[in-house]
Amino acid sequence: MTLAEELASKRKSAQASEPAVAKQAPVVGSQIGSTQFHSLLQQEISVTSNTVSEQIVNYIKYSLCRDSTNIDVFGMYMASSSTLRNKLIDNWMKTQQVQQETRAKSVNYLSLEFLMGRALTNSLYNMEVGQTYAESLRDLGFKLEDIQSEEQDAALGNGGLGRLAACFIDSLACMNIPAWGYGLRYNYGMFKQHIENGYQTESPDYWLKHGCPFPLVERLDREYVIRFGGWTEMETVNGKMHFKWTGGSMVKAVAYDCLCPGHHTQNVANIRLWSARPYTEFQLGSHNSGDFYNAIKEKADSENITFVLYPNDSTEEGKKLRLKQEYFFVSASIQDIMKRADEMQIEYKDLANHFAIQLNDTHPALSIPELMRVLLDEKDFEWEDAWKVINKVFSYTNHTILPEALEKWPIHICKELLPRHTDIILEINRRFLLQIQQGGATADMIRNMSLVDDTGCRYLRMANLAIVGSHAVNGVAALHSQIIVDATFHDFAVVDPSKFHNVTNGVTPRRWIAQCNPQLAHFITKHLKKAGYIQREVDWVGNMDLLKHLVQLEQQPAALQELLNIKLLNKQRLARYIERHVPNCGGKIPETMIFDTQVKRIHEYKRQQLNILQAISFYIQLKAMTPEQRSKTFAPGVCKIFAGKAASAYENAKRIIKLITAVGDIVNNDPETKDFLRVVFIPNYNVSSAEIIFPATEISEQISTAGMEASGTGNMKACMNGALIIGTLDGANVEIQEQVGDDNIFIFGALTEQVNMIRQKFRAGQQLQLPKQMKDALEAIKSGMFGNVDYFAPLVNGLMSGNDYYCCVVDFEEYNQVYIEDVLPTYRDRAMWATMMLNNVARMGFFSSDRSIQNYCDKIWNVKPIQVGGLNME
Ligand code: 26Q
Repeated sequence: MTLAEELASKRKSAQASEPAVAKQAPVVGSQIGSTQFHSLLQQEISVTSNTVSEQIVNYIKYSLCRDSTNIDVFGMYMASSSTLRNKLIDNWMKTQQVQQETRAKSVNYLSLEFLMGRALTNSLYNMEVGQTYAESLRDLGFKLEDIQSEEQDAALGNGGLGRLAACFIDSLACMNIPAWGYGLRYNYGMFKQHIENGYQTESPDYWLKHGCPFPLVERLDREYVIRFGGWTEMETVNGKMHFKWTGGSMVKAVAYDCLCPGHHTQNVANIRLWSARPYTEFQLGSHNSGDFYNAIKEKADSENITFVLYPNDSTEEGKKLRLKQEYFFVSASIQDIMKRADEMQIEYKDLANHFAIQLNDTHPALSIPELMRVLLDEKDFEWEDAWKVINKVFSYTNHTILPEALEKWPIHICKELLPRHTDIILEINRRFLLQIQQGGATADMIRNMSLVDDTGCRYLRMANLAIVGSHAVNGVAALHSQIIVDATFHDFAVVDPSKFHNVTNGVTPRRWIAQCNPQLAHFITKHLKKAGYIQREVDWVGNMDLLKHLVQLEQQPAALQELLNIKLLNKQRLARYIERHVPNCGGKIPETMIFDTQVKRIHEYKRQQLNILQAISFYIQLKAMTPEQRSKTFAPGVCKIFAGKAASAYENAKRIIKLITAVGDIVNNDPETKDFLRVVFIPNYNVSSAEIIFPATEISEQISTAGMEASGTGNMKACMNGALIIGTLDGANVEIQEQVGDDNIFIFGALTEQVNMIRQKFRAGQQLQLPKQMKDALEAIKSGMFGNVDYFAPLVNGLMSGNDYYCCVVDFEEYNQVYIEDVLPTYRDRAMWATMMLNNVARMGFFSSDRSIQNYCDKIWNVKPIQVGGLNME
């Protein structure tokens, strides 16, 4: 017998005596435990300054086993967060009870990414106990700020899509919606970025080094078995034929609950994160040494599934593991949803009345065939009945139209790993194609809409699967949703136009104003209160539209001055951060300079290369000027701040980082220019550094090639904090312009249709004329002004030879012109600038993620709020 066979037979005998899923802990009200026990369980923890101090000290002593001789700030962080988690668990239990009792319809947000950032500050704020904790800690001789900065970011996401999921969960919790996130508890999240000699290097981010970090709760009572591989058999149950997926190998999914408190409510949203475990723990002592390593390997292989977050550029290599990861995620989440349905005694045919499942891009699209399989093979549904349920339950959000980013999986890999699902997908496809054919679809349309891509190796197209299986499909900004309907999924929109929606993204004002910019929050509260619109901060934080009343302050120079002062304070904070983290920044950053930031993933379509070419051009112009001319044109100077990670295999993105740091080396150290221009690259951009960068931003670069950025959310974060955008009419910039008005945003560049036309002309062989200033900048790089001539060659040669897919050459002149002739002179008029800042802050109500969530609730989910605890905590 091989080891695998031996383990399999052991499993079988274990299974015979035990159910596959571990026994669940008894629910309250069950037979176990005395009345006293149950009534004690109902007691809630108290949160006063006194009791918090006691709880903290108890934790230090009895959980950390530390005393006066060895307590440190990190220990205090552990204690503070653990005591806060107790209160959070109280609220979560209440939330769950209400959900169970009312059987209210819940939102289930399936996302392979949640980019949470730090949780302590957020929880203290949302639970409205910041003051209490600050006082308790002060009494104990500690500063809350020091303790907060001990926390590591939870970076279980690549960028925009993951952060959006986090903002949405916050809004759901705040708006009293019954909400569950489902995700994966990767051992390693987004890599840490270092800048070594100007180049990006990566190191792993082991965020679990201190065990189970706040606000996660390990739920060993919530686990499921996941199958891979094997084959499909037929079996007859009660005279009816059934398919049965069997054989293959098994892995266990264990739940970790990440509790997310709403603001000014006791409602808590739960993100259930799955972690992979071996199906049977390897039994030491039962094998000889040869078996030992094989068995250990089996354990390692299964745990591998949730080992690491995949980058958004994954190449062929590692593809199979990503597919395994996606199915593991989907299977555990669907099983959990079914179990919750059982607990609430919901019939599966009514699933859609109680559960809305949102697919965050196609990454969880396998949940469509998975739920189909469960209903057909395990719950005895007929195909048509199952399909009705599926279609009412699922909806899908698309986040990208870059063709290379649309997920597709080679069919042979799918068949090997998920034989039954592949059959189900092919059957979905057969029925769908038949239906559209009968409806009059042309051969071209059928080829485009098929779930199978037949070019070369056969692929399954996940976007098509997600569209066919969902009742609603949405883009993330008006322009993007239009492009989806007009181009990307045009044929689907022709067949079923009512399926397609737009829900413009938003960001949570709790984290992105109140927590990261308390001075601005105070300003808003003070003035809205004075004008009689609100009584307290909670009033506008939960209703961002109220901010529009701030425009009245336009006439009050004192208020405008306050706004400038707040910006200055935030700039000083960022300047200190830069001086600490960017060795080549050229010393103290003059606080009068314009803080111009471009912070986001590094990608050619986001065009950091356009920005750095402009910086080079500024440098060349400055060098050619007399000191008087410099002051006249460039005062008070520009500090160009970049931050963002390049996917580790994305060579050109890495070249762009090196170019930015190399330009910084020269311009920051040139005494003739350093008072007018700085170029800095802040390493390891993450949620926490974003919280320092956005409040200090004056100009936010949102300069993607038109039609390529689905929405962007950094644009919203910047404007909410009083920045002005210089940008193209792309993604949500279009709607930001609508909100703030043409006078309060700097727009340049080719429009989406123009980009399409220009590309057609390129393809037809048309050559481009390089604008002089761009040519000078490219020549400077080529001449070795920034060293590394060969390394930069692919960036330079492409543009010089007229290869301009991203339209950098096309947009360069207007970009420069707007900067020099519009941005700089406007900035020098401080009163004018302050008015524009005010308008940006005041007109951002639309971009609260609360509005996005309200749109989803109304248009897509049909979900209503519930009441947890007393009315609004009163
Ligand atoms: C796919 C297959 C295999 C491995 C990884 C991936 C993968 C992972 C992440 C593909 C894409 C992503 C992330 C996409 C993303 O962040 N998109 C951004 O979503 C934001 C929120 O809607 C938008 O604001 C941005 O415009 C969009 O780029």
